[in-house]
Amino acid sequence: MTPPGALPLKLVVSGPVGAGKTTFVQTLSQTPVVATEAEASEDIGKANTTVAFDFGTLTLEGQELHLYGTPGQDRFSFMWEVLCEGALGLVLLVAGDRPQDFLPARNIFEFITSRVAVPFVVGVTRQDQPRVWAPADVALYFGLPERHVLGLNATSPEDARRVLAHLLELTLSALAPVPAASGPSPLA
Ligand SMILES: Nc1nc2c(ncn2[C@@H]2O[C@H](COP(=O)(O)OP(=O)(O)O)[C@@H](O)[C@H]2O)c(=O)[nH]1
Ligand SMILES: [Mg+2]
Repeated sequence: MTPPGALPLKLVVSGPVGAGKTTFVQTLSQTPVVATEAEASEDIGKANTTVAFDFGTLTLEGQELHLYGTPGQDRFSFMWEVLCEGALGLVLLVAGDRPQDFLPARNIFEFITSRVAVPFVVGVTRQDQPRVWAPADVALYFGLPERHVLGLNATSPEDARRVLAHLLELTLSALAPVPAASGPSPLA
């Protein structure tokens, strides 16, 4: 149970068009997802795309979470910053079978993390597909420690919850009070 007075954690789901952001929020949300799709104004390979955000909520390990999925097209990059304001965690998704999206994904990742200090995980979606990059290789590409990069099938509730639980762990450990240093204080 969420302790009385505990605030919901705001988590942001970002990544390029087609990464699985809307799917991820829909898979996880325990309330109907508020989606703001519109006809795509450019050829992005599908008719509809998220122009503002997807919003869903769930409770995980007693903590209430609010999920905000961002638009993928970079003409909406101002929205990434707006949505990341006050966010306590970031899930950056990229389709593991679309290596051409890795650079745009890394650009979004760097855009956000250079502006907001936020705990994050990179989720490599479409792990159920036959030809897909392993999370460890994507970690190398992003120059990140392997523990920050997980593979998933965004349509699988178990997978999506595992990614979120991992992010929650990183987020809550970042919020935890810093333990007293055992060595001499640098200020002593
Ligand atoms: N097989 C499979 N399909 C996925 C996965 N993630 C997303 N999709 C599909 O990929 C398409 C694009 O996903 P969507 O959530 O719209 O991407 P968005 O543009 O990031 O919001 C949809 O048809 C999803 O059903 C995955 O992990 N595995
Ligand atoms: Mg979407």
